[in-house]
Amino acid sequence: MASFDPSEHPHRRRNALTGEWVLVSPHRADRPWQGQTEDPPPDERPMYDPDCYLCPGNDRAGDATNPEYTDTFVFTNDFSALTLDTPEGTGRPDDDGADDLFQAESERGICRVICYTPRHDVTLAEMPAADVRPVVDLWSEEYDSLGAHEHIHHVQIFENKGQMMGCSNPHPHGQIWAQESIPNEPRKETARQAEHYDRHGRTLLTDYLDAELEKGVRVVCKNDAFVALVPFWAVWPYETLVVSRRPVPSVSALTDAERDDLARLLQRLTTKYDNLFNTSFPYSAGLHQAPTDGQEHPEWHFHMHFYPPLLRSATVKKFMVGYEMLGTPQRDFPPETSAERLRALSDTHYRAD
Ligand code: H2U
Ligand code: ZN
Repeated sequence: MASFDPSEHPHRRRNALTGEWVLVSPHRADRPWQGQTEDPPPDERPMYDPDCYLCPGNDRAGDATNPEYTDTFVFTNDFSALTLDTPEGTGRPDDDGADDLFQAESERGICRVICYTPRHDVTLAEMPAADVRPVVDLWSEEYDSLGAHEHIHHVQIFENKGQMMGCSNPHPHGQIWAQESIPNEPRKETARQAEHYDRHGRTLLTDYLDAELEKGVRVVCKNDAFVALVPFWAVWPYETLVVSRRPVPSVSALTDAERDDLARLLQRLTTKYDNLFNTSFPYSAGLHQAPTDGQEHPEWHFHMHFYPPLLRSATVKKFMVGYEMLGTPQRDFPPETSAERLRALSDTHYRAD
């Protein structure tokens, strides 16, 4: 029998950030790569849409009206999933007798919406990096101000992009859910990062990034302060991880120059994404930063995750179903192949003149 070759044989890989496993079945990807086949209809949008609840000067739910903002704009979500005036409690009668089987706790929080730009017709990929920079600054301000609140122990900044990801409005925007407890994913990452830091005195992502830069096979693009790569344990076909070279706990610890580099890298990465299938690439993406729970978090290393659903074309997505829902996430072509494809794509947007 031939010896094990991870580029050919089924295997599992461990996500060092969460401790969870992904199944990789490279042999199933032997089908030749056909590249883009069908282009979706062009997505032509006006610069201003009088019916968009995020455009400047327009009305939102309730009595709110957006200001005539000129770069970014943030407001408290009119349909917040979490509020600060939620009463404390467990909602259980005292004589329940089965505490561990029926655990519940009230949860306080704040939900915000961030508009990246007054322009209705662009995305991060089509914004000049100089216009992405104010978005980075707003992330930093919101992380600091929300995190300073006594009941806010975690600030999740994210973006759902595209109808495929359930986004309700194409106006470029993200959301923030800031809350009392640490959500599942950052909780797992806190544990793994703390374990590594305690053992080695360096952040997990410092060591991981050093190794990835040395190997090079999974790196997509990089600049002085940031690297985008397809992680060794990527589950989604074109999943990426954006890591700061310097081990900082949050975006607010970045220098001026590092913030510029983050803006530039995000603009490049999202452009490559759009160029992959000549479409405005859908994804869920977000920042992972140190909890704001009043503890020191030297183990925490700021990063962003991009989870795009597309697999084969602008319309063919990967489904996380069946074995993946019941067992473990699985992928066919390996992360190294995704990185190679993304790396080879142009940094110039396919819609640019
Ligand atoms: P998506 O990012 O999933 O499209 O959500 C946009 C958010 O905007 C959504 O959470 C909020 C919704 O509650 N929203 C307002 O706050 N005010 C409005 O007038 C409409 C939508
Ligand atoms: Zn993370």
